Amino acid sequence: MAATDIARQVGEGCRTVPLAGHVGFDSLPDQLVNKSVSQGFCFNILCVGETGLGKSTLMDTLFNTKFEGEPATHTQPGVQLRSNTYDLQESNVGLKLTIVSTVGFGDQINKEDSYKPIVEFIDAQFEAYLQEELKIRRVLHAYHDSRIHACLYFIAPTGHSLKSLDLVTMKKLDSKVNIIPIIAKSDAISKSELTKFKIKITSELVSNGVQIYQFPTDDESVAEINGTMNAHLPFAVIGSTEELKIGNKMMKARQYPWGTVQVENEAHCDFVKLREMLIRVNMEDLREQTHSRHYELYRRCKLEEMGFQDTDPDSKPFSLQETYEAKRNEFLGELQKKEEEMRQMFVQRVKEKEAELKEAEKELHEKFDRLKKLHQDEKKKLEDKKKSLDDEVNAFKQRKTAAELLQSQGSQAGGSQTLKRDKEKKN
Ligand SMILES: Nc1nc2c(ncn2[C@@H]2O[C@H](COP(=O)(O)OP(=O)(O)OP(=O)(O)O)[C@@H](O)[C@H]2O)c(=O)[nH]1
Ligand SMILES: [Mg+2]
Repeated sequence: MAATDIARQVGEGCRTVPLAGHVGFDSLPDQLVNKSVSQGFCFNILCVGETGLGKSTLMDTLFNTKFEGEPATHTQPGVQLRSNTYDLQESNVGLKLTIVSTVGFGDQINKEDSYKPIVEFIDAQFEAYLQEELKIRRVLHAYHDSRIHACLYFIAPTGHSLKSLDLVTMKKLDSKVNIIPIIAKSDAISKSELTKFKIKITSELVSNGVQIYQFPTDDESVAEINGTMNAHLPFAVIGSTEELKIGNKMMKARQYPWGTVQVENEAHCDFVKLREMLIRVNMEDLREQTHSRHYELYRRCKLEEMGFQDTDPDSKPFSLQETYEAKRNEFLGELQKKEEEMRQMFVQRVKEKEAELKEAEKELHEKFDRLKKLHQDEKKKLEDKKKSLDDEVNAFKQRKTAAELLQSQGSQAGGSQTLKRDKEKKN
């Protein structure tokens, strides 16, 4: 190869050289596509919105199918998340779709904690992925990634402004998930009101510092469409799985006494824009953002919380071994401290219990002495009484004997007088 063949140098030690013929690595993108297609894709959508706002209907409409799911009652004591996963197939592309829906959202009188189960759910999916990553034997290629890629936030078509529940929830979620706000059941709102409503929502989101997902404009091929669509947010959508004959075509629509609203008619609503942006143009970016932004943030905070750092205070790379040793020593120190505390607490408790028992024993002794004395007094009283009764009995007996003696003497004297009288009568 001649020196002139070296076209230019890219960076240090890296040169661009022309090839003399076809080598074949231009098939690398195809190899990637084939591999991805054979592995299949996964996409997870979280639908946050009040009960009955049309979440399930919109999902059915978006994916042109009927997913299972019972409507929620308005009597839930708290917010729960219901997750369902489906295997979908379009051409030769397989998609594992998970739809998570908030059950009971907005139904409680006190809505202060309504966002918590949602945040916990999102974090739990990040945590599961992190745990898989930290395993010694990782199987990430076969792992079912349940991290939420897109959060469709359903705004009620009030025409006024966002509810505080919406603002609080979106604020809590915006660093964890890609939020795409949508105005649900937008057939309930007039055209002029809708324009004002969208402006109002956007200004409220901005003034409250809520970061919603922006369709990316750095890729030239989609920059224009994404830029235009960013200006249309929040999308005003209508959902329906009912097919009606309009002209000579069957279309998804909702029929009312005064007319028909067509779901896929861009003059009627933004459903097509949403489908285009969510599924056809930016699905991969949503997955990518979830991994590189939201999950990365969760991972960083979690690892920092666990004591891991990239550099030590002297800006030297931090060794994993050292961090582990330091954490282990810290943990052992804490464990020893806790053990000592527990031991002292135990000794203290034993002493307290002993003192309590001694006190109880003393009280029992006192009670026993009191009872013993009482018993002795009682016994003495009874003995005195017995003695006096015995005396009485003796006196009575003496009196009785004397009386009997008197009686017998009396009867003898009476007998001799009778004999004397009988003799006198005979004479
Ligand atoms: N007017 C109007 N009604 C709709 C729209 N989408 C759904 N509905 C109706 O709203 C009702 C509730 O719809 P669902 O899709 O079950 O709502 P959901 O948010 O999934 O309800 P839960 O799961 O119970 O919270 C149904 O009667 C739907 O036909 C819409 O865009 N406009
Ligand atoms: Mg539902």
